[in-house]
Amino acid sequence: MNERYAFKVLEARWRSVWEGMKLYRTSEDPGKPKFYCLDFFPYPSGDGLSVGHCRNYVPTCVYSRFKKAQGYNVLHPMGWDAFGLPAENYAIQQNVHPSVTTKQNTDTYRRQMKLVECCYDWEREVNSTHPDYYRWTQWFFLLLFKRGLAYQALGSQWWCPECKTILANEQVENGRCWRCESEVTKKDLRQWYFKITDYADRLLDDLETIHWPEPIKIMQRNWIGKSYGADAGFTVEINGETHPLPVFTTRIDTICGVTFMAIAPEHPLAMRLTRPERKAEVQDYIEKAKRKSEIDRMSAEKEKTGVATGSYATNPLNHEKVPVWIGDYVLLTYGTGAVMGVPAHDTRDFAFAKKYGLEIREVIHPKDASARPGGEMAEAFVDYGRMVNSGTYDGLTSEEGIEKLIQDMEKAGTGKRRITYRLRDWLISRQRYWGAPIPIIHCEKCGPVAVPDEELPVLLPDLKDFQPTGTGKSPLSKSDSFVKTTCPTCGGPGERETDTMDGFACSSWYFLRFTSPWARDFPHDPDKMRYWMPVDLYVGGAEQAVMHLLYARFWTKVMYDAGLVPFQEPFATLKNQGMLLGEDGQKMSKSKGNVITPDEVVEKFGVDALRLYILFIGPFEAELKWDEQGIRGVYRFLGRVRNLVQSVHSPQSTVQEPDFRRWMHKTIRKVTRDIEGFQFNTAVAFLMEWLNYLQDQQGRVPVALWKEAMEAMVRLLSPMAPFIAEELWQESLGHRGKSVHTLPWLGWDEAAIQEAMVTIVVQVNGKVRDRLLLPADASEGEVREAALASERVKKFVGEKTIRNVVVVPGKLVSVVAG
Ligand code: ANZ
Ligand code: ZN
Repeated sequence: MNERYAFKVLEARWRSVWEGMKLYRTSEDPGKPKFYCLDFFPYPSGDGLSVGHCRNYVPTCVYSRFKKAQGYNVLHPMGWDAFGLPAENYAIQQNVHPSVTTKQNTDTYRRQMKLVECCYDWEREVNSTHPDYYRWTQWFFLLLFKRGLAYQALGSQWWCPECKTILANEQVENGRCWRCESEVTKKDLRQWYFKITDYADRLLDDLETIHWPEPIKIMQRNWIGKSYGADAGFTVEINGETHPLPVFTTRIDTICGVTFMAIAPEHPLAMRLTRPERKAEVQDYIEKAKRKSEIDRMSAEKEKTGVATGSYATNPLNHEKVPVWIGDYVLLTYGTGAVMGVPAHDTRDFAFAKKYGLEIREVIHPKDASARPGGEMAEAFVDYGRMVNSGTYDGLTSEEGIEKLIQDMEKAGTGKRRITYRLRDWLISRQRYWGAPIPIIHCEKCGPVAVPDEELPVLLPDLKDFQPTGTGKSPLSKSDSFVKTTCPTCGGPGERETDTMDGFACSSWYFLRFTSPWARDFPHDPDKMRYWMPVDLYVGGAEQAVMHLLYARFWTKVMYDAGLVPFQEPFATLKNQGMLLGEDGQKMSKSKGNVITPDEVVEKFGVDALRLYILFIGPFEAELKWDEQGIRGVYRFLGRVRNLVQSVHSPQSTVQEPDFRRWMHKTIRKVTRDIEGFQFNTAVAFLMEWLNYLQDQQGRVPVALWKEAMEAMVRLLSPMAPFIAEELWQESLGHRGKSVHTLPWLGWDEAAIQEAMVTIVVQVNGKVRDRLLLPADASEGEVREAALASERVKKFVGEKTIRNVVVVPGKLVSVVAG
């Protein structure tokens, strides 16, 4: 039979019908529960969407349709995160204003999303570059500012020489810019920061309250990096004077094993500590270290380097003198910027000591061994154990030793308990054009002053010359009419802040805007916000783990503290789709020429086939490869469904009705549960199996029952393949004028499934010992398992070993034991 079908005609026809019905407009009936299903709002890049993006957008579309059919008011919106470096770099590359390219790119994305029939409510579209949006981004900035959570500080910052901008820690990957991959350097500049560190504990603790993939939670935990330890009061002598040089350690129990000390190359005492004869070498070392990224410096694989200062530090516990080194594995911004080197028990210190011939002194033995076999250590022993070579502390476990040492040192004034975090404040200012201007006015008399609410938005000036200046100053500084203003507090002359905000500011609150994008005098309508928030299901790529997903949680907590929202976490459940690789098994990229666009697939196979293939291709979270054969198979399946529904059913004999019903209800149950569990691939696979069964049964059941099955097939397919489902429903199954997409979700009859139970006889060594009632279609494995689990069977098997189990499906299990 011909499996081809005229999808183009269907698509054109139903698109216009649905548009006329406003099928995707959000309903807010007070009588129904709500479901907020959100996709990460994308940066509209110049390349448009690939079929890879569809792995995000098609499943959430299916889920939204499903929830709507289940009786929920569903909010499923889309918008554009269009400020920021990618958009600006693209504009520079194309030599057109970013507002123009942004418009082109968002038009392309919107067109493609509509092409794939993603069921977004386009009336709620938002765009972070529109003044009526960024007005509120600025308003939130000021909320943080007024709460003491936005501040300026001078600091040594990552600088991308290619993008000519400051980067946040999170945006430096392996010493390279996350966008353009050029090597980063450091630059001293005055910057704006958000005090996310104030929220470290809450960001950590509240992870327990949300349903997120464990890998993302782990990444956030590591990023926040809470450590329990102590500061130990080492000291150094410089020109006869004693200076404190404290270290932070999580292993104070190893303090008697300290054989050197290492400080960060940027440590303020570095040069002063250096003996005159070593100054040239140290200076040279420091310069080199500054160019390495933090991640490279911390990496376990990279070789540790250092240089001796010639000075000695005093151990506050045993008063030993140890040499002070400068080492680039020590970071200035963590702990105190100095470490006590314990080669025997720390891997990095071990490598360092080996390289520079420093003493390795064991002070911890494994708990379970009386002593380590003698001889040189092959590697550091890093676990907790029992203290040795530690004077009066010998014999204590590490845990006991840590507690006792902290208490003793606190008493003696030589140490202090301390908790540290790896998390740093969020660097939020950018010296770039394409962002929301920071709404601050600098006044000589009053300092930095907030722009009054009624003067928001501070409009981004329409600059012809928006290229980075290369001096570390924003292009906005070139516009006098923008910069020169008056101070809102004293009326004297003022200058506007010329930095713009990191694009991640825009995406830290957008989920609120979708609840009421038309709100004029507030970022959202508070009633609507309370109704829709928090987001019930949030779906996007795992690459956002420590940026957007941490920032949005932080802003939400600030809003909660300000009494603006009644919840502390914005996204109740998070899911990450897997990547879709090209046919060559490589990441899709323009340069490799392996990008597949939805447009070309739709042209060849139609929207329904594309959608169904995206769902069928494999588990939602898995990394998978595009395969054109796969989509051909799905396309043929749709053609076969069409043929079956449209064919004339004239029953000759009617047999096995309960079986037929059972299959149908089982399918409804399976598809429902699989969609609920985001297991679309197995839902589609089951529908395919059912189709095979139905083809066999054609002509064997009464007309009404057959029609029931055809309708069920079409309804179950409708969220996944909306066009063909609508066509068959309205044109072939006789429901003209009533869209399949407005029907409630199909229920199933558990009894119809249960009917098909069969009695299985269980024999042990040839004698009947039990009878089990099991589903007729239970697999061999399931039947076998049930038989062996039977108490009576267990009793008769007793101590004997099971030698063989034979399963005769639907009838009998025979156990041989002896
Ligand atoms: C001595 C020691 C002995 C350490 C030992 C570990 C094992 P976490 O757990 O990640 O917080 N450290 C402290 N400040 C540092 C800095 N600025 N740069 C690089 N490393 C630094 O790590 C805490 C440990 O990291 C501290 O405990 C310190 O090394 C090191 F057997 O002190 B430890
Ligand atoms: Zn002033």
